[in-house]
Amino acid sequence: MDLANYLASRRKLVEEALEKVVPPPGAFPSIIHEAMRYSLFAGGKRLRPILVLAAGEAVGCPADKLLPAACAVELLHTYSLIHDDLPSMDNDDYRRGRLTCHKVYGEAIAILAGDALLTAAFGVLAEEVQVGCSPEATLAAIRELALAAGSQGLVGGQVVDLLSEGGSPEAELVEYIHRHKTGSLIRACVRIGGLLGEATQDELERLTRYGEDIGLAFQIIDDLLDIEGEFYYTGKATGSDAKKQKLTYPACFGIEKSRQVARELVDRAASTVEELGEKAWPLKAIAHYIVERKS
Ligand code: GRG
Repeated sequence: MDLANYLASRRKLVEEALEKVVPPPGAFPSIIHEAMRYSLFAGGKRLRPILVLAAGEAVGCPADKLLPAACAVELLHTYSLIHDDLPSMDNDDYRRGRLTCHKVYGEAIAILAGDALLTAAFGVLAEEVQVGCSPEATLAAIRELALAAGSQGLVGGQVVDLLSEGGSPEAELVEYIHRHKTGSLIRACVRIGGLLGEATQDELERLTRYGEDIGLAFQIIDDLLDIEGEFYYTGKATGSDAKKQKLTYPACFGIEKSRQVARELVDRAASTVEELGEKAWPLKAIAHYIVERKS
């Protein structure tokens, strides 16, 4: 199987599972379920849930045992995008190629849709015990997601990102923002796959280093796409980082150096998981895909 087929097959599993974990659009109060579904099924790449599956599969766990966790990380990711787009945050009109949640449903419902997705994520993750994972592994996965999403993870990164707007480019600060705002959830995805797949200590350490490297590379490429990307592929406005004077990798290091760092990070990530053997081929291929992506 090549990467395109792997991504398509795992995306299909994730789409089908996601369909079942959120209430149907007509469920009362229907406006909130419509708003949650509007953003959740807007055509995201599903990279984070696929990373859960690929990491678990790399340590010998079947994909269907990891689907609740895969859904949980996508629910949480979608909440972060809805809140990130709000007028009080990045104030963006487009996401995933369509109007942002608050543009369609208003700010109050968008905030609540994000809250509901975030809350649902933990309930869905707890369902890992029902599909055969041990209570210990499930608890470890819940803890992992909570830490990654909180004030010393994604929320912390978002706070520093907002506070740094308009400031002078500082390497240490941009590294903090990227490793937390984006990197912490990506790291958690591969670790959750490993924890639920009962990875050995060495396997978990390798997955962790892999997650940290691709997480940083992913946000560096996101910064580059904001400069060089096209709406057709990215589904969001380009040039917005410069307009908001965001602290980005290219602002600190320039375009060429940023691309070089991203390449070095994914090369290192791919060799870190080499040791896991043939089952880790999707992880290696995903690392390279991260720097080549257009969306
Ligand atoms: C707690 C009020 C409150 C807000 C928090 C946590 C947060 C807001 C925002 C998170 C920061 C954030 C959105 C980081 C960007 C990460 C990123 C690169 C997102 C785009 O990911 P892709 O390209 O998107 O995987 P798709 O649409 O494919 O899923």
